[in-house]
Amino acid sequence: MGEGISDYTKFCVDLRRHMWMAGVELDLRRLIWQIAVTGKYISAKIHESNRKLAGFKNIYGEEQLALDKSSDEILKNQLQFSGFVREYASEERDQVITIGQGQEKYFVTADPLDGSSLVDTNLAIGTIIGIHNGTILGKGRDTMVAALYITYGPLITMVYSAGKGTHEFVLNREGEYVLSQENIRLRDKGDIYSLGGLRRDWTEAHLKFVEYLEREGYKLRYSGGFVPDINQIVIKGGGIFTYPALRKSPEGKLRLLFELQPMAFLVEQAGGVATDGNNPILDIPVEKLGQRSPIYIGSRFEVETARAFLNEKQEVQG
Ligand code: AFP
Repeated sequence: MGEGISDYTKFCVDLRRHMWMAGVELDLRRLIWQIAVTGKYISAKIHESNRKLAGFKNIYGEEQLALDKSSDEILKNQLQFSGFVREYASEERDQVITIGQGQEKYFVTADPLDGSSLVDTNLAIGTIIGIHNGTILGKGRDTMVAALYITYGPLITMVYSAGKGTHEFVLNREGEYVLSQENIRLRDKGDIYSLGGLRRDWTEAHLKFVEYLEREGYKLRYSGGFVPDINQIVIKGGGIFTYPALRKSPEGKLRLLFELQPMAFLVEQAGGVATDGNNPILDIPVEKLGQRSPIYIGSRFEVETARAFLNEKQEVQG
């Protein structure tokens, strides 16, 4: 290690070393590293923007910040330079783009800056990435080899899984991602809940499930940012996040490819469960880029209890 590296850092496990020790395949290690480094550039862009809104609309007609677009551009360029990525699909684009020469192993999905409407309030926001070894449409279970998210909050953290557990790293002052939690495990039953959608739009069955959580004394934790809300479940080691089917939008709000599949991969690797209320998120065939799905994700007990309520059988054992 070079001069200027603190004693603290010398004795820490950084991201590259961790992936090597965990036996992650070389090209995948390099790609994950490249994406983690890109998080630093996106973070710099967030600082530079000084929280200014730009009033763009994204491809789904939603108001978006210039930041979403620039984060997407930064990510696309970095992935292109990496030499490991054949195709790139982003929530900010209406089609998959080819960024490789045709022989590269990986296909990457990205929500480059999720929760950007929280930028003005200075709440945490994040980047969500899925890495596939085959074409990205279809079931996540068939092609997903890794997933990660980066949180931009008081600290920058990165949670990744390459199919060998789920691990958290914190970006330190020397600019290194240092291991902070290895092999994160979700408890079978947690005590926090995070609920998307308006109560008046929920289905009767979902409402009954929420009333059950309330009776049981679960604590409400919802910021309106998918990355920090999932991160809270992951780092606190349990609980449930749900963005359910709504009366007027039975598919819910969140997108399978860009948001749900990567989080499902990470949570399953941490011993948790992710379903649409019935089927595992990773087993739902994705037929189009913007496909949405309801989600129930987190500890096994809460997700199974939700399934029971949605099917009107409430006999899950705690
Ligand atoms: P923005 O990127 O427009 O802020 O949307 C964030 C998001 O897609 C996801 O991060 C949240 O979980 C979800 O929307 C919050 O939705 P509600 O505003 O309906 O609670």
